[in-house]
Amino acid sequence: MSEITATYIVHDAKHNPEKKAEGIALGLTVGSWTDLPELDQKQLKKHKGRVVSVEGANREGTTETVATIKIAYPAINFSPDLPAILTTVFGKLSLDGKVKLVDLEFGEELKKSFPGPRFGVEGIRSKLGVHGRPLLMSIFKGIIGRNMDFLLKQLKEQSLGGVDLIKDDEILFENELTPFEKRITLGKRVLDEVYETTGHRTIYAANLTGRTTQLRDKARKASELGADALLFNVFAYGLDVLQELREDDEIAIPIMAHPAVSGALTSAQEYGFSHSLLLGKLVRYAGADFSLFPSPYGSVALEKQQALSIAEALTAEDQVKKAFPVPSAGIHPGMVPLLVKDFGLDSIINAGGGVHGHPSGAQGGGKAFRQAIDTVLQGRTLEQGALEHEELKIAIDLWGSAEAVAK
Ligand code: 1AE
Repeated sequence: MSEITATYIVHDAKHNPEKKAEGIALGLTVGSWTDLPELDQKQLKKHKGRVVSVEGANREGTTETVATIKIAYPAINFSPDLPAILTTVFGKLSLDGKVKLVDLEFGEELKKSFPGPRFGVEGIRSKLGVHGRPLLMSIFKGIIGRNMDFLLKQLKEQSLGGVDLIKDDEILFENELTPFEKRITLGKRVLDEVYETTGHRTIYAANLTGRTTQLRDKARKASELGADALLFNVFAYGLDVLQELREDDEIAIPIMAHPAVSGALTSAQEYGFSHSLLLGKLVRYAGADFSLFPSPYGSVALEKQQALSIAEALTAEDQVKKAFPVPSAGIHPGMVPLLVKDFGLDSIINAGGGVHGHPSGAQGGGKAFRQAIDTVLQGRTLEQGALEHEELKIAIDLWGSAEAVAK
């Protein structure tokens, strides 16, 4: 029988995590908070959650017992979609005290209901023709209130700087000055010109926004207009909306999942989802080709172990393709050695301020990052690279550098 197995960390003030686990296994399936006289044995056997393990610690002299609990839920209880699964494994339970959902293990049969990325790491690399190095992405900044001319100039500068991908800022919504469809058609023209003159190809991800009912048509139109990729604020909409977009063959372009709003679901140590589950496994299963998350080093930082666990969940061997880890937020060229060391070649270095804040402009910012990546891959320090590369030197003088050298 197919199952989904949930791992929780619970804090139990009654010091009886075994009883708590049994209560969850029954309460989230066939039972309730009190005994149900009509519950029969056949129903219990087929539908009741199964406590797989309870590993507790610190029982003596503490106010709470902290335990890791695993419960398997029969797949027969729910339809094979994330709304049903999440409601089963963490519905009312998410409101019931200190419980963190750490992981979900999908049975092999159940996994088949989830598409994973359409392109994944290899598909994106083939589109760009770039292999053997981390990709570089930049983000439009200061665009709100600006017109198309400004946006196109920024687009061109970033591409000329050698970035592989450019994404809209997640806070750029539908607006009269830079409407979605114009960003796609005019942006494409600019990036094609750069490609024809320099041979450098850049993918542009336009922010797919608006009411949920409009998203499918808007995304299909974007694809028809030749959009390279879409940025999507998945946690403002829901994972199932991402999956709907991914599965639509009339959309069929890469999707970048932005982490906006996810901190409300992941950041508390004792509540919510683990980072690796939400921003890693579930985003990947639902179909994103890229998952953005704060790196351990920038302006909005995650603990290193958490950031690494997201990347691991996005790239571990599985039934679905690998998605690109995109550690982000407050990144500048001086952080490239640490990022490459931590996240490896199959990752994306992503910067907004670190590109646009470069004293030589976005083109200089892009070049500085590319020079930093090349330097690190040659096994040299950024200080050594800065002796040869003007843009890198300027960036390091301004923002400093980290010392790690990638192996
Ligand atoms: C975690 C997402 C980062 C992001 O989307 C963004 O806009 C970052 O901007 P900078 O690099 O911090 O300026």
